[in-house]
Amino acid sequence: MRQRQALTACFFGEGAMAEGAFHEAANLAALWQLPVLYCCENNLYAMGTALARSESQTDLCVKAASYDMATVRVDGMDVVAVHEAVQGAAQQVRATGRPVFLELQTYRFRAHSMFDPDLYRDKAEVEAWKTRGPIHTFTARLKAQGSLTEEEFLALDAAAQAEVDAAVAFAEAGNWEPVADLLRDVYTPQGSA
Ligand SMILES: Cc1ncc(C[n+]2csc(CCOP(=O)(O)OP(=O)(O)O)c2C)c(N)n1
Repeated sequence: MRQRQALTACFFGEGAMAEGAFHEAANLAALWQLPVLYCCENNLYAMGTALARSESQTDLCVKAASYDMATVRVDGMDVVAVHEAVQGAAQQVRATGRPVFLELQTYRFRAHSMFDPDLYRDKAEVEAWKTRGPIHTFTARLKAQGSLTEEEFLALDAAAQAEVDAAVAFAEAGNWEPVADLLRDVYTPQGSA
């Protein structure tokens, strides 16, 4: 509406794509020619439910294309391929002012949450996907082309671990929000409902 060159990127899983809200939004984004980049992380399982068990059409690009939207499918385990696909798709959204749907084919190595016993998939399937882990494969690629030494990798790895450790420590040392703040960002003034 502001006629800016900005675009909106939405991230969601293939399970979320099965919800009606996605389909209503996709229809209007295409109809009204909105600059939206839909980034669907297809990791094959909606929590513990396999795509093929819950969807009649398992080709997510076919579904998105039915709203007259351009679609791009990319190997979500390949860092370089993802970078190029996102750049290209974002350029297309900006150039056409129309939505683009990006399917990033990926996988979740761990259980969905601490309450998930992870009994709905083969251990062998998980192990096979792990060999395609993006940190592992991208590191190997950089080393093979001489852009990264083992020492540099270890330093980067330690820095990333330190950043996560600091974030966890910060969160654990934080205070709970006061109950009085619960309605702070609610539009309706207190007592008027
Ligand atoms: C509107 C809504 N419907 C249902 C749920 C319950 N729910 C939580 S996670 C989930 C599955 C999400 O699947 P996906 O988008 O593939 O994400 P992933 O399992 O890969 O994290 C569902 C149905 C919810 N949180 N919100």
